[in-house]
Amino acid sequence: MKIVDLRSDTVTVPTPAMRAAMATAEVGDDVMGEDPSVNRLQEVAAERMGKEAGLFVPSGTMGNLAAILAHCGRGDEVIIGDLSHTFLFEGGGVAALGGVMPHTLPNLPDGRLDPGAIRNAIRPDDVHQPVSRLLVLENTHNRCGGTVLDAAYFEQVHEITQAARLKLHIDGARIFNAAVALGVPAKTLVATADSVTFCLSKALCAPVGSVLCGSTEFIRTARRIRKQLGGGMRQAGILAAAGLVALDEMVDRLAEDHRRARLLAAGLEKIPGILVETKVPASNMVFISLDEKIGLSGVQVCGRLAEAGVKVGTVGARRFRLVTHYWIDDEGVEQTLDAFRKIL
Ligand code: TLP
Repeated sequence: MKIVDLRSDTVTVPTPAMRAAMATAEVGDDVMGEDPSVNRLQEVAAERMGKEAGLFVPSGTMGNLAAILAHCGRGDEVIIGDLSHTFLFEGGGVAALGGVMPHTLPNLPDGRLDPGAIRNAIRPDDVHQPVSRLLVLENTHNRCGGTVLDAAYFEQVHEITQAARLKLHIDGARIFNAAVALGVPAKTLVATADSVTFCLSKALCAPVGSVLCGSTEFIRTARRIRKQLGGGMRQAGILAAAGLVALDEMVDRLAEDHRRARLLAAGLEKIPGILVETKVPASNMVFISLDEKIGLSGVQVCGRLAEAGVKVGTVGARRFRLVTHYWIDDEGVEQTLDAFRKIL
């Protein structure tokens, strides 16, 4: 039986082209700055993001953590969405390792933070209060449904952050999904950001790694922090080689994943007992929940789907996330819809 794994786009395994590039990658000691493949990846990544420099890191989590630690000192405040990945799913690293205080604002249903709320959250210059140092935004926004934030929104936010001398970091784990969904180059979406992390190991299919991009000065600081965090790797060019293939070959095709997410949502919508949260998904994620009429628990539904070769992610007792990616084809979408029809 074919397994259709929709739990995440992190489950993607490298493509044959990536494995070939990895096998023949030129490598060196990257802590010494001597790995040609890593250096090339960092250059290409920086160019794609319209920033001066890039830093290859083992994960999106480390990219966001190194960025926040580079921007903030102990006791500084980071303004961040209450549904953001960094706040919810990165182990509280910014507080544990940096003494940085998260100041959460409610994410709007589309993943944005209300500009007025950002303005109100910025602290006055007052010894009693922490210093507002950084704003973190996420694009696409995972928990809000893979929603896409456009350049006009970032422009609007920029007016606020600039006036308050607040830095902006973008968790762009899936920034290329956002760019493809909007039909714009990724760099236009991060033009107002001081730093951005994007992931190679999600929809772009590379096995490991993310790249943090920003100014040369910022990346120098982040490199030091990456070493402190134990993220200085040696012959990491083996991994960077796959990342270069990812940037070269895997970006434009993301439109196919988005089309399949829409197909999946439209099919699920027709199955009684399923509530599709976003009827027309903006990128590669579909969030659904079970109608109260369905007597099965979420765990039971997951178990029965797995017996039919379909794996979905649970994001609540009766709520699921389905993520399309390179290894999900039209047949996989059909197999998923069939499995849901039979089970419910
Ligand atoms: N997200 C994973 C899980 O951790 C939930 C997923 O399956 O979606 N930013 C965003 C927006 C992310 O979605 C993720 C991973 C990360 C950062 C962290 O990346 P990694 O897993 O490479 O540390």
